[in-house]
Amino acid sequence: MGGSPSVQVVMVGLEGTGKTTLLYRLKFGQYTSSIPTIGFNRETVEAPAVEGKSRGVSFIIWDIGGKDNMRPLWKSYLRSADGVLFVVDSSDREGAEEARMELTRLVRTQNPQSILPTLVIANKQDLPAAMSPQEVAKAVGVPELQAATHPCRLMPACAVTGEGLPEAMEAMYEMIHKWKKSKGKNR
Ligand code: G3D
Ligand code: MG
Repeated sequence: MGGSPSVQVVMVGLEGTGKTTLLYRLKFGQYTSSIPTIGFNRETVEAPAVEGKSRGVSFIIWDIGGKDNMRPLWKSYLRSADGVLFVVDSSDREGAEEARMELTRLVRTQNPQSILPTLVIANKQDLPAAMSPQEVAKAVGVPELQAATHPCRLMPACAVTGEGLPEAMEAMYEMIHKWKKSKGKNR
């Protein structure tokens, strides 16, 4: 691996928000149609270059099915993870409340000693009905999590075209890096 950094992230969110599309967009650099995820997918992907620059970070991404019966399992995947990607369908206004509940639950169930930085991806920004990133942040409760000092940010993206994904993955990496550093200091 040549000593390049590698981080492990768990990707969750309601069903149909675009997690698997995002995973294979990152993996293959193109749109790949997928079937609904039963169980999980796991892929190692190189972080895409931001403004032509690549840090050479590799991500191990666990894409966990979002059906209700899979949700209790989300927590067990967090144990070995460095960060969480929480994917939201920006065009699904009705689903936003459920997403807010799941995101809050996901953060609350974490042990305070092992809290993970969370990046919310406001996906499907290409759809005309999409909420703005600010609206998505508010709808899923990002300001409340930040107020509770949980490391949480939101980035807009379109998993179909890949727009926003390099910046989102860079943000995830930065959050993980910063979080690890701050934890090291407090030890
Ligand atoms: P999931 O893994 O979170 O359950 P999928 O979601 O990746 O299976 O995607 C569900 C549907 O959303 C797919 O459409 C997929 O093409 C679509 N999708 C994913 N990301 C985007 C996006 O950024 N923009 C738009 N417009 N659609 C997106 P189908 O039709 O195959 O169900
Ligand atoms: Mg899927």
